[in-house]
Amino acid sequence: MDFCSIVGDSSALRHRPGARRTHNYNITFKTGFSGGPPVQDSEQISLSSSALDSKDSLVFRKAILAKLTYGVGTNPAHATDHDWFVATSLAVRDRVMDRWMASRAMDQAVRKQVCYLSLEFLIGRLLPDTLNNLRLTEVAREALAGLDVDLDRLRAIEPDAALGNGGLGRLAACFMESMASLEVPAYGYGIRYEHGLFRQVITDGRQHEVPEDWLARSNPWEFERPDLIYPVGFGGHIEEVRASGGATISVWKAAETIQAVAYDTHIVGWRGRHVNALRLWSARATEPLRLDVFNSGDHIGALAERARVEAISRVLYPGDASEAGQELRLRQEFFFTSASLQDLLARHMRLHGDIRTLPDLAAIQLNDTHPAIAVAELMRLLVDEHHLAWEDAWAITTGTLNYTNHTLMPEALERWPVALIERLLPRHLQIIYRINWHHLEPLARRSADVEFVKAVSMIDEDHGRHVRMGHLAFVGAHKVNGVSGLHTDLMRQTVFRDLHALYPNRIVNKTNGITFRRWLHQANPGLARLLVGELGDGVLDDAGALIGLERFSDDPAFQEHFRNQRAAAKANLVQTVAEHTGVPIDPGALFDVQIKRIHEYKRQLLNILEAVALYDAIRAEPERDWVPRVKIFAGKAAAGYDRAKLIIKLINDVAQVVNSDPVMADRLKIVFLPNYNVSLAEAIIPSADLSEQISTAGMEASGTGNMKLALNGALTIGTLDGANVEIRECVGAENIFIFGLTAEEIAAHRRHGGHRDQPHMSPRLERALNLIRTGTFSPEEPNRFDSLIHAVSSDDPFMVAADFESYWAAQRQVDELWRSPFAWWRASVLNTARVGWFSADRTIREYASDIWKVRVQ
Ligand code: 26V
Repeated sequence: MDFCSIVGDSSALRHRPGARRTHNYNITFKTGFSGGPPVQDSEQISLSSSALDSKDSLVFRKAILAKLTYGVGTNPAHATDHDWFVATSLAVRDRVMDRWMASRAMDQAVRKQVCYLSLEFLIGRLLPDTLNNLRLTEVAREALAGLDVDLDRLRAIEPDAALGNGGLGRLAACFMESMASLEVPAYGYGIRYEHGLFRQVITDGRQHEVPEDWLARSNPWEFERPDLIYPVGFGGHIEEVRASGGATISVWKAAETIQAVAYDTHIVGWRGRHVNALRLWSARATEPLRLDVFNSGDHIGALAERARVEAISRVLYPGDASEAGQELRLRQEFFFTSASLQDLLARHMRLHGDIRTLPDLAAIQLNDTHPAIAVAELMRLLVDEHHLAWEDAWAITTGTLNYTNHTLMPEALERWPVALIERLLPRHLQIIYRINWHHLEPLARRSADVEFVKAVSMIDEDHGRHVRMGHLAFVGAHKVNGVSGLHTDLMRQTVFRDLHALYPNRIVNKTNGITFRRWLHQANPGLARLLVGELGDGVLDDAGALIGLERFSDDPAFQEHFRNQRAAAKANLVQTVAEHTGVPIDPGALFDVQIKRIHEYKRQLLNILEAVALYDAIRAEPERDWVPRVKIFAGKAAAGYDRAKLIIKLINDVAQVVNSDPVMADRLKIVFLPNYNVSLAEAIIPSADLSEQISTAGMEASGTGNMKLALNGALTIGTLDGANVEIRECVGAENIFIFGLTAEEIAAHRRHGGHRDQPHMSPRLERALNLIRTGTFSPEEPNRFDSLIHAVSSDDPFMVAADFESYWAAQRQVDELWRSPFAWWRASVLNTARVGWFSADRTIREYASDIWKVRVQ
């Protein structure tokens, strides 16, 4: 693989010419008092926080005070921290809007636009991100300090925008920031869920879900667009109507129509260069209230229909186990897809006036299959509403849409019952059938093998008829991409093997990336300052410039600075852990971190079993020179995923026993930090020494936490899965701990009948399982974890037993390296130095050049 060779070659990363990477940046901003006309005020904002021009902060202080008075409606004497947070955000938002106007003017010239359709955007907090990208953090800090308000306290007040479940949603958020930074004109489209991902409360070691309420106290970042409303239909029937030219056209008479109301949040790029909009749709009933029912005395019944309709944007997508849940999910998917496409077409027609130029001026990216109904909806809009011929409409559709696949897990691949689509979207089912006919007919003509035709059909006829949304997206897309090299290879070999044979150039790889602005500069400002000190300001603009750190990796003085940054972050985390769990941890210990959704394939179970085995070993020989370790877990389990919830309970039960065992002292501690979210990730990542990326090989499409942790200098212990493969290529095999079976070995093992030839379980694992089985960690209920133990010791579908010894050995290598601080810190510095390639800017450049064909700055 040659991808890492470009790390450090800033020309290969095609960063902006030096002239635009000046240290001072001309920002024209308006003081923007709401109420009066904006006052033009041109300022030179110094980018270096040490050379603050206090005039900047005076201007900004005035703006905050004006917002507090005229925007929030209070005064400094009575303002709460929340009032200050809102006033500050509104003052910052004014600066964003000035740039948005400029960006929009530029975009509306003849530039091709990107529409990123995603059911999830896991944004986190916006105040720190926006301040950082506008280079206003220190200005704001000084402005607020003069008002006796602490910026860090305000930052903590902002609720996370948690409109996503995990990796897929966070990737969409990173991409939005990166597209703005690279001046790619883009709209993100999604749903404005009133309640994002549930809040996780741990009581008695178990997860409980509490509704999240991020909008409860107003959201200063968004603009409601009451004039931007699109109708979205459901149900009904189709009428064939003879048009004036004699042709028959289909008219969908929907049984119900829901309104999609736009809310815009603006995403500002690095150094305020460009601003894009994230447009989220909220569902509104056409009839706010049944007045006749209300007047008859049924006050609740009068609102029932409205509650049903507006449920569409009430909660981030629910479990799809029940039929009602499934229906709501499909309604959500169609709702936001239809509104987004209508909005795009309306804008396109307004700006360009010719629907046929759509593929030249817009590229749509479908983030997984959630918006895959876009294939049928775009065809419907083009054929039924714009009256294009089928073939022309198909050329436009397949020239505009692209699809990203994020998982190969069969249970996560969307398949909708034909009957459900027929009931909710009858016209779309007709269109899907017709697309399928055009897709299969040439195969039938050359008498292709029946099994092959069945495999590539959009309709799965086998277990009740279902529409395969992945197939629909694949056939309707110009390009289909995977999210890491291995994942893309596996797509070609497994779920899309047959479609790949039909369209051999369609699948491309786009390895994921992360925004360094959030995950390094902002989450770890101490480290960022150190890097700027050694490598210059350019390292903030050019991720490839990190490679310059290589030459400091064995410089003891630099190592000490690097260590000090980690130590400071660890000291902060010690406090956080104490506050949230009451467990005192030793900041000198190795912080071993696994933070991600709880899932069997991610194998938190493997990690905690290793902890049990280590506990057993320490108890047997407490006097040995053990490396002090703190195992830190955080993550949410899906509400209906009992086994994942039981893994959380096991971690907490083991933690309780281990942490209160005097023999362990500081040798081993285990903590589970509740309510993992973007903000908690920002707090944990800078303090991690070891990054656990231990999924069953072949199952983690990419991972992005692996990139964030390596960027902050954590060493990875991981399997050859997802982007771990490329991380190894970049950091060097000697600076990462790889263990376990490969995806290929696991596939071969499964082909040969799986468990039948499973080797004997390691005695160490056997002992660990026995400790659990005999109630060491759950004396009041020894059988509590039987189902977990049984899974590992019988079929072991996630290969926990198969990989255990290899994992144990890799962990002991970790201990060995930790005992040689110079070698450890050398490896740690090299991790930071060599992961520039995982910048989302690189990923977005690749999408822009290979998929979207849009120009990037
Ligand atoms: C969802 C589900 C839901 C049903 C039960 C099984 C299951 C398994 C996996 C998923 C994941 C859905 C899609 C997703 O979030 N994929 C993640 O996308 C990230 C961004 O590309 C990537 O880094 C992660 O590896 C991938 O899991």
